[in-house]
Amino acid sequence: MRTKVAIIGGGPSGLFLSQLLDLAGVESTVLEVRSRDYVMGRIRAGVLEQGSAESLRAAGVSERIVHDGFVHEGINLAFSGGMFRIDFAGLVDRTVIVYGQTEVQKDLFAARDARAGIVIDEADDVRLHDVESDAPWVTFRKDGLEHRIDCDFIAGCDGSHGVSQTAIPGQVLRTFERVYPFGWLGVLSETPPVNDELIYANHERGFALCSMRHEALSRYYIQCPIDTDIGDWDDDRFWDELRARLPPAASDGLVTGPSIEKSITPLRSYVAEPMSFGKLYLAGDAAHVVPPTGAKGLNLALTDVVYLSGAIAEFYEHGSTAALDGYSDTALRRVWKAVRFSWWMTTLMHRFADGGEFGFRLQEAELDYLSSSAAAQRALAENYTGLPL
Ligand code: FAS
Ligand code: PHB
Repeated sequence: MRTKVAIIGGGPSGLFLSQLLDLAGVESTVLEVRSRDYVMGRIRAGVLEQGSAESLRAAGVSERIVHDGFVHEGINLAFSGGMFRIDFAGLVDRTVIVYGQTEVQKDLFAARDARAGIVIDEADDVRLHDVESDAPWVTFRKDGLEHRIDCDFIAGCDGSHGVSQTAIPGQVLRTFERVYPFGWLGVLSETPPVNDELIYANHERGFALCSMRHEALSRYYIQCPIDTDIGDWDDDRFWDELRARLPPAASDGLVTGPSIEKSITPLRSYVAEPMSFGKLYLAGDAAHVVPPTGAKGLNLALTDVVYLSGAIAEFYEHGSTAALDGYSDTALRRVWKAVRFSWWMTTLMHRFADGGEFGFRLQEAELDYLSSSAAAQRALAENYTGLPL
């Protein structure tokens, strides 16, 4: 087989890249190790920056975002038994859209199908070859047979546990990591959300987040120790702990019910540099991971491929490699700002055992300042709704 761009990974970054390249007249083949159903069944992010929603719509990926997505003009932060609102619309004239990654994934598969895009799922043992040469190629196994794809470029969109990053030699690759000593225990429940906007709660018992998918499907998270056994958390214990961490103004309205999904997500910040090597270009979680506190993971993956597809299209249209050569630096500048913001939200809103009382008082003072300073709120709103490309 031959294509222009071999894309490793059929998550949001891989499929969106394939769609954007297709719209620019550049053919690609997507290789996904899991089955399509498995990929579409994953519960992950829930918030789109305004810019991400606009990019998806402009690429003909999702009219559903308009009908089924919820435009949120703010979020709420809770601490010391109280709660205050960050008014995105008032502060920075921007919004976010609450629309599940599961739905984005479905829309992306549908968009690729509508344009007869080549997406090969259950592609095992994907290997990258000669990425430093002018003729890179990829091999994979499907239905017990070995296949080879010759291409001009390889896009590594295979997430934080993929193979693409390993094709960058150790003496070239630099990695930066901060692992947090806790995770998020998340629950999905067919109950009405406790609030019409998200609530991020800092509490001495630990962090909590109240989010949603729609008016009858809620998503809640509580901070838990990294070695938590999910078997120790039945629904009743989860609801009691969540209620304890919310201010009365919220907890009084909490509607509980059976969880339909329950999982633990570890929290870490991770960046790999450079994001390109030879004819290999990394995008999304294949190059960087952020704790979900800033709702940046999915959005960074989508903006990486906006940069990358533009650079590849410029190569085929004008023969210029300028944007390709600058891709890694351009993407990393935006990535590090999102990594900083996600780290800041995480350190502000979570309970750190080693922080002690002094650490907790600092958090409370910062939240108190935030609750009374338009300048501080504007900085948060600017970052949360999405920095310009
Ligand atoms: P993805 O990981 O989504 O996709 C990579 C794809 O590559 C996968 O489909 C994988 O199966 C495939 N792949 C892997 N290895 C391969 C190989 N060798 N060959 C072929 N294919 C291969 N963000 C938030 O903002 N809020 C959240 O609540 C949130 N929750 C999360 C929970 C979890 C458990 C995880 C892992 C992430 C979460 N994120 C969250 C971040 C998430 O949204 C990611 O940033 C987003 O999925 C990144 O998209 P991709 O870069 O496309 O990577
Ligand atoms: C979610 O709805 O899953 C969600 C929302 C905001 C976050 C993280 C997760 O910061």
